[in-house]
Amino acid sequence: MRLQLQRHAQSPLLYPNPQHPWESLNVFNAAVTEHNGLFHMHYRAQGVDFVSRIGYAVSGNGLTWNRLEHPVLQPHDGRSDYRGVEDPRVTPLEGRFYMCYTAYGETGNYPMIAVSDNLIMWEDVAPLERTENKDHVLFPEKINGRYAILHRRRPHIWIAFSDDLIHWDDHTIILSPREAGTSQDNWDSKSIGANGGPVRTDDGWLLFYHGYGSEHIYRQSVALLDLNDPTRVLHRPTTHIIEPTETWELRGDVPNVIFSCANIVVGDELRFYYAGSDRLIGLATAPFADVTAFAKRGE
Ligand code: BMA
Repeated sequence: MRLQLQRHAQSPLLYPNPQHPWESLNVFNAAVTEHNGLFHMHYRAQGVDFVSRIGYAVSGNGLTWNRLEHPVLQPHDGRSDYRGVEDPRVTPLEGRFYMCYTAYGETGNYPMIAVSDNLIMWEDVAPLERTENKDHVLFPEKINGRYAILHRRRPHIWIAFSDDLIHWDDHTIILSPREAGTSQDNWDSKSIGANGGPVRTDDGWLLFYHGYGSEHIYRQSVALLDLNDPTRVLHRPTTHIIEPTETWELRGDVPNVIFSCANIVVGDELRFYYAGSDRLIGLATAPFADVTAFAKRGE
């Protein structure tokens, strides 16, 4: 059994805005959160200075978006992330909103965690660590009494645990790239990383993740983790569920990229928001029952 996400007819949904210098070139890698009957999008944006900032848009249906004129998060003078703030992943947790984002500074990337009560004003909590790392995202609830986070020390997906969201330990590799010849198109043979927050189901956590092989094509799939011990992978299909095929996914700022920071369940549908070629934001969907079946026993 395989799964193919279906592109939404209105996709792509969000374009760069030439009237806003900070988002005039690329909008991509968006988090989407459903809260109080609205959809809230946090997206990475670049203008011609190529500095990444995080913009905010709101929507009643998750398809047509109204965006704020100014970014909600941006590097400041004197901050160590002065080269950009990238790839937001937002997790509702204990009544607050946590944003995992990549801070880009003098010494490279490091993974930051920020918090907000209103989705607009964000305050940094602490970095997960100060070394090169990205693709980090919090689980939406504590597991066995501890906070849990996925992250990527290249080329693996790791998990770590914390009592206070500041000090993280028990770092463990849970998924690694697969050897060439063992997955469809060798799609995940070089590097992998987590997408949006893991989704709880009765059968386990759905971990949506991206990967690429020697051709450097970013594709996507999903794996199933044990609910109580998410270091245990219950099933990992070998096939991918979406790959770049549309012109806007093949050609943009970085070619051949489908990259996602948002996989949410709305009613009985998976909404998989993603960016094409680091330039535009679109949407693909699937019946959620098909996603869970594939994660449990897909090819
Ligand atoms: C990854 C991240 C993403 C980007 C992707 C494709 O390493 O930096 O922000 O979308 O590469 O260029």
